Amino acid sequence: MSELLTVRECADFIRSRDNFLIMSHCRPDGDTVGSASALCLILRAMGKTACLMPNPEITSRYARFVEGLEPPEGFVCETLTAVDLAADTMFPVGFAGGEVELCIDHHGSNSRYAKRLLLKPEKAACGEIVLELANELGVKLDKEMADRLYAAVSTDTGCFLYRNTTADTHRAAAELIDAGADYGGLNVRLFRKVSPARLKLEGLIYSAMRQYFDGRVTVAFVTLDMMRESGATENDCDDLASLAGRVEGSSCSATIREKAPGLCKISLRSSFDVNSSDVCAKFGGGGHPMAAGCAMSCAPEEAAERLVAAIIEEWKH
Ligand SMILES: [Mn+2]
Repeated sequence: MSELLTVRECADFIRSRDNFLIMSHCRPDGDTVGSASALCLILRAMGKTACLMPNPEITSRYARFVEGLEPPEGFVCETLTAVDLAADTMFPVGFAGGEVELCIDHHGSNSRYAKRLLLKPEKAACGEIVLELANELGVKLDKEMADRLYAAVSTDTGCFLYRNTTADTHRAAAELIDAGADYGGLNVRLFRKVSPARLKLEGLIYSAMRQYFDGRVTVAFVTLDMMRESGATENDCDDLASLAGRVEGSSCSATIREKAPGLCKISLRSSFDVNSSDVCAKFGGGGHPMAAGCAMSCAPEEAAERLVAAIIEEWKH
């Protein structure tokens, strides 16, 4: 069970410690990579020794954020810190063990695996919490920090259009733009441009989407065949879970990704009609009320059937 910290207590704890190793979650997104790498730079600006735990699943889209932040030869970690990491099931591939001294997170479902926890479930992105922490620590943000935190905040809100976006999110973004974030360049790179293989993959996904429950539920499939046909690699698969939510009249969308024959990873997105985290918990997963995930050991067809049944059961009539 974690000791819950306020931002001030977290800042005090950070001041009292050194030799930070910062961990992002598996299948890393812009929030975990942006927040972890920005925190690393903030700690270094304070004169601390800090580096990022290598995350082998990082995609080329976010790779530039972690350049130069890997642990040097002979680095000994004293303060293992997790960022945007909700449960030990989300530890990065190759995690070598060790007690997590501090976790900074915005997932209400956080499993309290760390010794200390700074948790703000009202925040759309972990990047907003790291920004608050930087201000509390008295670190003036530079462009490199601001870029990373802008990427964190903008990706977790789908460029400020998901329902988790609040006036506070926009205020955080404005603060980051004031601090020098290249928001124009980041928006184009993160939300507009895609590789030709990604475009082809999206075409296949859109063509195969299915609707259930009078169109209120949409399911998108990402099969191994689609990956082969489009020529897409993991680098082309950032945020595929946002595609299914675009259909008019649909307020709950699932993306079923066939990772291997008989193994599917599911991302669920919803608005107010159903709690994604509750649905995914039925299959051993979890997350936020409006965005959650789980895994199923079956073919995509069967995963869809089981998932849709669970969604309808949870629907708030
Ligand atoms: Mn996040």
